[in-house]
Amino acid sequence: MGALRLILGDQLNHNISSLKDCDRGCDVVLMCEVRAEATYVKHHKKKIAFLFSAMRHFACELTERDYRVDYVKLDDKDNTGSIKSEVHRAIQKHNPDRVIVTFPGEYRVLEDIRNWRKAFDLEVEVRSDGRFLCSTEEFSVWAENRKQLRMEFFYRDMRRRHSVLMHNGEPEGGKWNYDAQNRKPPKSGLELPPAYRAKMDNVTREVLNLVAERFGDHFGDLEPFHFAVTRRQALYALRKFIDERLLHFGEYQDAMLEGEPWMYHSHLSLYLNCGLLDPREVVQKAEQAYYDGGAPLNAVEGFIRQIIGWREYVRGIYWLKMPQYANENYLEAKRRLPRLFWGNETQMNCLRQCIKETKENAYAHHIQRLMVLGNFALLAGVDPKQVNEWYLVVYADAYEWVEMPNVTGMVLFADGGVLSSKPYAAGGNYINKMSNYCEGCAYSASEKNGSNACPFNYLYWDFLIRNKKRLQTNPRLSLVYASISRMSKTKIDAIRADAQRFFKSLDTINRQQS
Ligand code: FAD
Ligand code: DLZ
Ligand code: SF4
Repeated sequence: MGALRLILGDQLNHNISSLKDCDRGCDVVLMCEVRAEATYVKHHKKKIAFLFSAMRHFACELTERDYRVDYVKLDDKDNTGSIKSEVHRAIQKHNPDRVIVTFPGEYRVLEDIRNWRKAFDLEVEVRSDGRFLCSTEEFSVWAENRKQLRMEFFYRDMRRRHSVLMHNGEPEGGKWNYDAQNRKPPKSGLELPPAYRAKMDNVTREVLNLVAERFGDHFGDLEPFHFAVTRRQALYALRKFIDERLLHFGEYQDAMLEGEPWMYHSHLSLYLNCGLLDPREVVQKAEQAYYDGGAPLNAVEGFIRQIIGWREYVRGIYWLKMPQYANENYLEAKRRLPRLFWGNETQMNCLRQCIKETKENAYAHHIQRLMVLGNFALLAGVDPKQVNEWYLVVYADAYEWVEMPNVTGMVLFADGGVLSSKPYAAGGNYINKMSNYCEGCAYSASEKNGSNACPFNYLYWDFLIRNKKRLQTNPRLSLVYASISRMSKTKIDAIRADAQRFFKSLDTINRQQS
């Protein structure tokens, strides 16, 4: 036999490097649903169902295109439960002369693959992942000798290098960034287009039953299930975003409304990350919408920045900084993850809403992840490992290469400033301005201290006071530390007392509920 070509669950793309030069008559393509990947962290039920269904559909497409596919279902009686042991079994079954796999999305998987040559006494070829516009090698070159690895400069290079939204060598419209026109608070009466709901077929139905039976104790709601699970459906979701949502994407990028999880976001990350969509085609469609007059520059530039800027940049940071990045804890945060993250009752309406939607949809948009959930974890000083695990579990788009830099770097400042120049800490004012959550909250966003005050208000100052040693020399925090130095002792004591009271009750609830 020829080669054994392994396709991992997040590599569902016909142009994936592991399929290049495949001899369809001779090589075997291996895909396997394995318990180890679904449980090394206990992924959200909807995330597992999404991936298994997308894997099964992709395997059918490969078979239709005359590939020889060995697809192992989770409940196949011989399934050994891990990728490595399934590769071993396939080697025994097919007797290949080598194994070919595309570079994985997580360091632990790469480590595993690096041992296979020795373990199986067989050549193992790891090919780079061509789905990204910037290879890990190119990112290392970009990062070399730079004092600061700021996204904005990486993004400008990407725009130039890939000629995206450029005009005669200059950025379209004369500016690189149009955020001054973006990020409006939500206004009442927004007429949001309905979210795309893909039709469910028998393959997905069977997977839902399997997940309900085998992973019933995992977090999250399995149904209703509306994700796209094929490339054709994902392309339709892309088209609907470009036609219906992109227009207002920039304006309302940071806005949050109770009961409106989808807002004007694209909801494409899960398809991009598992291979059903390619970032180049998404960027090209958005750019075209601008040139056709279908969407304004502030929206299109803002959207494209997320994809060729942030998405590529966080992947570069992950592979540049692993494995030590996984242990970063610059602020020495130690608190256990509060149980409210798993849906236990809280009086804080913003947290309640974002966690409820996360549980229902395996989705929350960026500002919910960053400024509500992440901000709370930062201010409460939650252990980065536990916060990382939570984000990896609950979102359908989460793989370590993208999740970890966002959590460790952007949200928790646990890398000491590799990714962000300062922590994104904020009081209740920000959430009150950008959402309507505070209207339905037991706390008052305008009160600064006391049992009725929004906890974010005193936790914000308490966080800065607590971490003064580490943060006060940060030039971007000089104004806030100047205002702390002007605070009376009575004011500081009130802040600290409120925070202590809050943490005591949080820890007590945690103990009672564990
Ligand atoms: P849109 O708002 O429509 O944005 C368009 C696309 O840009 C997204 O689909 C995504 O591919 C990309 N993008 C936007 N922001 C980022 C970013 N900061 N990093 C990488 N790509 C970005 N994104 C993931 O794909 N997987 C994760 O596990 C993940 N974890 C996150 C954890 C935290 C704490 C934070 C603050 C952000 C995280 N993000 C993650 C980034 C971002 O929140 C999601 O990509 C976005 O919410 C997905 O929804 P969307 O497709 O509607 O995005
Ligand atoms: C996330 C995931 C899950 C839940 N299940 C599988 C699986 O059964 N088989 C598989 O090949 N991949 C799965 N994955 C994706 C892998 O965990 C993924 O390849 C790594 O997280 C690296 O990005
Ligand atoms: Fe959240 Fe504070 Fe507003 Fe309540 S008052 S919803 S806790 S920001």
